Amino acid sequence: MDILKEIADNTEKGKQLEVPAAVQKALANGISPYEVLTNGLQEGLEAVGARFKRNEAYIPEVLLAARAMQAGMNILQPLLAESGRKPIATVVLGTVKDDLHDIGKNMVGMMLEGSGFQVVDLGVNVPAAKFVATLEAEKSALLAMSALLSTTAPYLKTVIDALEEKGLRQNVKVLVGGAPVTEEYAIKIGADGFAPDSPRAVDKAKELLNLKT
Ligand code: B1M
Repeated sequence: MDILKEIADNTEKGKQLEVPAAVQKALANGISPYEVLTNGLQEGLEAVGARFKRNEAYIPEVLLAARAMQAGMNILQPLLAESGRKPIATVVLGTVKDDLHDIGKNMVGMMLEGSGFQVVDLGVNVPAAKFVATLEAEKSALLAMSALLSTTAPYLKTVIDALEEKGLRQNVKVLVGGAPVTEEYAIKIGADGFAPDSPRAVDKAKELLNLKT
């Protein structure tokens, strides 16, 4: 079987031991970490996600697939993040309050790291006050936020409002993304940028900070 298909299938089935082994095999065969991520791990998760949508899979299966994907991503992370370089900028990253989805956010973080950013990842379920305090502490000029639920997307605006209240808004560019978020929505809530996927999040981050692409 094609090794990328093997990774996708094992991810979909939530096989947390087989996925890292197959990822190692793919890398040993010269497949790039990025290809393993997008055409292997992500394919598998999307497949279980599609079944979930059709009521053919249940949350525990989705969760197992997500864990299997994370096990594979743990191997790819150091390869995608070039070490030993001076960071081009610091970005504060997180999934907004009441939202526990972190796979897309982690992919954005990995891609940013791989492109030379220092990423301060606050994880999931992050309240506005924590975003604000971290941006201040890190003196970061870029906030990257994910929201995966239509019920949590409005919280992106709550964070932007909190930045305004603290007088930080003009010093911080806000980049947003996640499945329910669109370019139009990003403009409506007053964000500075939107990206539909992790590679384009990197391009947008550089554009917002006027860094060379
Ligand atoms: Co949830 N879930 N989930 N889930 N889940 C979705 C999002 C859903 C679309 C499934 C569905 O019904 N079809 C649906 C949301 C519906 C909606 O709001 N419109 C949903 C629901 C309803 C729920 C629960 C409410 C289910 C329940 O309990 N009844 C619950 C909520 C929990 C909570 O957060 N409070 C829940 C729980 C879970 C699990 C815990 C089981 C698990 C999460 C595990 C984890 O993340 N560690 C899970 C999963 C895995 C999914 C699906 C299947 C996959 C999400 C994912 O990781 N996608 C998802 C269905 C689907 O998308 N097919 C679903 C892969 C990931 C790479 O894509 O995150 O979109 P994504 O990231 C993309 C882009 O969006 C973009 O780049 C990434 C790709 O490069 N991007 C950015 C993301 N962040 C960005 C930031 C940027 C720029 C781009 O700039 C800063």
